[in-house]
Amino acid sequence: MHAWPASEVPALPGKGRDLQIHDTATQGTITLAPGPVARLYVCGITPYDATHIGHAATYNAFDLVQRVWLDNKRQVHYVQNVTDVDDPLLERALRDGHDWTELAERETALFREDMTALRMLPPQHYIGAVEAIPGIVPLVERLRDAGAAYELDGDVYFSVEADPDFGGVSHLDAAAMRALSAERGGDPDRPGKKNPLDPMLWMAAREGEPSWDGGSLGRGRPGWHIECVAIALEHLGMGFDIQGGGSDLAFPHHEMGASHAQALTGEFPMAKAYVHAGMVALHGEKMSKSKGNLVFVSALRRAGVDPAAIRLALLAHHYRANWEWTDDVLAQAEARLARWRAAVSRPDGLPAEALVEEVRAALADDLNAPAALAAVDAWVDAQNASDGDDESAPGLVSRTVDALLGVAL
Ligand code: 5CA
Ligand code: ZN
Repeated sequence: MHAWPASEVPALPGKGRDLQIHDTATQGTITLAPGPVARLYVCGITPYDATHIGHAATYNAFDLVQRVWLDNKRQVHYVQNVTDVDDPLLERALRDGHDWTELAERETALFREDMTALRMLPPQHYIGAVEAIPGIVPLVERLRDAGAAYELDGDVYFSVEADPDFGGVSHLDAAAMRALSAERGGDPDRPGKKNPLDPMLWMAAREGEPSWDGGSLGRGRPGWHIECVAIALEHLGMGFDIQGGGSDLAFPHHEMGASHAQALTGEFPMAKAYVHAGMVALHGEKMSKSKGNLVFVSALRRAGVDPAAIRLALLAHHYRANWEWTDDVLAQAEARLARWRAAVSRPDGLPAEALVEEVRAALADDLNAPAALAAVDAWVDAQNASDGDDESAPGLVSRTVDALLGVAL
């Protein structure tokens, strides 16, 4: 699949910093030392509805990761998937009488527009589950042949016991895992499974559902976790720097994915850091397609909201926090954007070299975007209260905010 166009990232004077980031697996903050090419996998959307503010907040976190790396003179190799065949997509298409492929294409196109408007850097490889099937089948066959997978009425399940480190991403107890598995696409109550948590790798063709040639697996379609593993291993290989997504993906998705990859390769770990963004709520509940309590990025754009203000509203919250979207959050972001734009539209101002370092330091410290905004606010307030005469200052502030925060002033 094609991704979306990249906005330019201006180069800043001085040197960037290494990224320190909270890793779910080790339950602490680690300093990543990527090689010259930093490798990032971020789970993409299931395209049965439009991009909401929760999605945008999660992608914003991983956009900041890339901006820190780019500023630190790393190249970034970024891969993202699109879950363009899965139960929720097929169910929504059936409910609304739409063709599932058209629904997926339409919503993926809208996602690309939203990401472009928000100045999110695109992945180099943007891969759909359907196009990944030829790479998924041999992985499932290998897991089966190695005894890490078994068949149940034509479906193929992964055996979580095959990975000695199973549980090491999310650190949940068995009861919590079982509850989350039932909630998030698993089938812990299906009779005949070796372990109730075992996730499906390959689902045998069902009447009225799309299916593909699965070689020795028979016709069917891939499970969710193996989709991301196949794409990540093909384009990034084992031991990549960050596996990212919202906190609702820690279990089962990233836990199972890590186990699949480790059982396949015998190597550990799949990713050096498992990074999870908090959940955005609306009216007191997590924004989710299944509940329908959503604020869409595209709807805000249609209503005339500046995408830079949406981005500032996201940046005003630490990526690991759970937070609530309100009209006030947006109003504050719009006011901030106007203040910042006024301050940089002056022909000269207060020197801004120190500000560049403050924004760098804030982001390198577990992506502390609220601290970065506070630093820019402080420069803007001082700028408005003084008559500094550094002619390069307004441009430097604009470039800093653009390069490190993705906001065009
Ligand atoms: N296709 C799978 C990942 S392979 C998937 O989870 N798709 S999704 O469309 O449901 O979510 C896309 C991303 O947005 C995931 O990282 C998910 O964790 C994140 N996300 C979903 N809802 C929210 C929310 N309310 N707040 C923050 N992030 C969210
Ligand atoms: Zn995924």
